[in-house]
Amino acid sequence: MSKYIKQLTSLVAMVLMMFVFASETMAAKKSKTMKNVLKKGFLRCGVSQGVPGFSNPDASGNWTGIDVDVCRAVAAAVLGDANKVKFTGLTAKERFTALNAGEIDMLSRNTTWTLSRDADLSLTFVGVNFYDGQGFMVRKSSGITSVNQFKDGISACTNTGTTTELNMRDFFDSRGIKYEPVAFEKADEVVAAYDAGRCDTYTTDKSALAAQRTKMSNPDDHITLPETISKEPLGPVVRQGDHVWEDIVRWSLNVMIEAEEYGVTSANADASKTSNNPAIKRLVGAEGELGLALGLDNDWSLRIIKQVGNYGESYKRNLGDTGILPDRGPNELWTKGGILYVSPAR
Ligand SMILES: N[C@@H](CCC(=O)N[C@@H](CS)C(=O)NCC(=O)O)C(=O)O
Repeated sequence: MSKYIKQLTSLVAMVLMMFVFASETMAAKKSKTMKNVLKKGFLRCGVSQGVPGFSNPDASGNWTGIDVDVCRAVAAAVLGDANKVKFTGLTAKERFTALNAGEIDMLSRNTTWTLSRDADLSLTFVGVNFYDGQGFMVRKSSGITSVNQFKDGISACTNTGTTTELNMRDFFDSRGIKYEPVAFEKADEVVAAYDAGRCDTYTTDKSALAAQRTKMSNPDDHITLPETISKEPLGPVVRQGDHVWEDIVRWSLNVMIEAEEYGVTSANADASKTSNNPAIKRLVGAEGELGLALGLDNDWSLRIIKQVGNYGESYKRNLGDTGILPDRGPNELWTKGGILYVSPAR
């Protein structure tokens, strides 16, 4: 009798496993975006038109930056090759329209996660790859060292279609300061206008101030004021409704961050497959079937870490070694006093 119960139990277990397997592979089939990406053979990623350290093309059109690396991670996971990405430079104003129109498969472009953007029926934010805040840059010669010295009549250069414009309005209005906004759609126009002295201050995310400063004629003539007037959690965005794709992008980013947490790098990823730590083994696909759960193979995360590196490697390459933002500030791991904390890959 007990023999029959045993046989029945293993039969039920087998059917259950087949069901789980079938529903998971169906998950991949259900992703319209993934199907399109596989069919085309490359990922279309919307990025900025050029913010050094985040997403910036060189003279030969090779894109680098921490936002670019998130796209590369997704390409490594889905297509097996971090280089299979077509980048489209978008202004702040164009970015969501391009995503909605299906011109790009994902957006990874210093975009702030806000309630109204997230609640928009067509957008879904998948995580944060840089915690930022808005600041002000002024010419050293102005003698201004704090926003508390701002006076009526101050002119401020910024980008249209951004949270920056809105925060700037809140900031000056709440302090009762009459100000003159000087706004442009293209970031280079903003930088050129401020550089040419058309406004007293240049305001945007502090990361972008640090990045754009490198484009000015005399970077040392300018300072970023110490105050931070807003929260700007920046992260990748996908079209709403494709849950499998949303998970793939979210977990590609999470893998980069968790790999740093566990000390898994592009150099030791292969060797980590035989680690004694089960969490590390899962992270590199040597244990468990996390890839399958996303409709991918089990080497998806290993490829991300080997081809793109962990978050810390990406940060160092793009923002540390370049001198743009060597101090990680809040973008340090939670285990090291920062706020980078992702859900576990298990
Ligand atoms: N994080 C803010 C601001 C994003 C933004 O577009 N900032 C400008 C300031 S430099 C920029 O990155 N422009 C780059 C471009 O237009 O290519 C948002 O999501 O609205």
